[in-house]
Amino acid sequence: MNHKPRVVVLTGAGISAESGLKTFRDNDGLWEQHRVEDVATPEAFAANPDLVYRFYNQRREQLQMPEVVPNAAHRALARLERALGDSFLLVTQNVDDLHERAGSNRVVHMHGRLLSARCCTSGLSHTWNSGFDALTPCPCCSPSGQLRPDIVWFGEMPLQMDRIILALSRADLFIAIGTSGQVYPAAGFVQMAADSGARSVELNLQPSDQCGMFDESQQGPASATVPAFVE
Ligand code: BV8
Repeated sequence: MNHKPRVVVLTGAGISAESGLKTFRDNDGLWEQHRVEDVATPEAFAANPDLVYRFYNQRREQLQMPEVVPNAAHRALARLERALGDSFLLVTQNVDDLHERAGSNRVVHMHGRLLSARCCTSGLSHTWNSGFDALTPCPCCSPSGQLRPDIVWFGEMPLQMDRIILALSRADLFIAIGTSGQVYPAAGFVQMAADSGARSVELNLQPSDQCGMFDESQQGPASATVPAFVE
């Protein structure tokens, strides 16, 4: 029986670079002279919630600029999903909503979402309201809990890992797009795919540190390589 190829795609900050969103490697991974790894942590939020809110508010403002729109790479992945249906899964490390705005529906945001807030008490997610700050009470608990950015920080467990691992175990093809392959467990997905017998392809601006682990590695901007690969 010839089933549709089961495809798992992993995207990173590089797929949104041509839409105008900075990658983590830009500015050598620094923000306001802080290392991102030092701001995107539960400890940073506990010690200085206003600093962490400022980090995410700035990125949310950038995301909501009118010129920040999905690019041809996001749109090509939405077309691939329409062609493959439930044989396709898009896992993104990105916290922007550009995949959804390009028409993707089967998206796993393993590192959370910028346009969402999470209640520290109930764990429920709520649509982000620009008025939120470190003192905003949650809308779901009584007495109210504290809201935090709905983001998976360093040292926290990424979301929907069971679903991702199951998809990788069944994949025929694994494609990594616009990621430096430096953050785990996402950086371990290419090995999981290989262990399941899947073919692996890297589409990146330049070879990542992991490119030797892929069966195939193509260099170039995602807005060119992804549509060409998908067609
Ligand atoms: C966990 C949300 C455990 C925040 C993010 C040693 C070994 C193994 C693991 C660790 C270790 N030391 C520490 C760890 C754990 C840590 C980790 O991996 N650290 C790294 C720094 C070593 N990982 C974690 O903490 C994870 N959790 O391990 O939990 C656990 C176990 C049990 C129970 C509880 C807990 C959680 C990691 C998630 C952190 N959150 N994001 C936010 O966004 O603010 S990670 C964040 O950084 C991003 O989400 C993204 O994942 C990562 C940056 O990676 P990229 O997306 O790849 O972006 P980058 O800029 O690096 O690269 C861009 C690429 O695009 C480049 O290659 C560039 O060439 C390319 N590019 C640029 N332009 C284009 C392009 N490509 C194509 N076209 C273009 N135009």
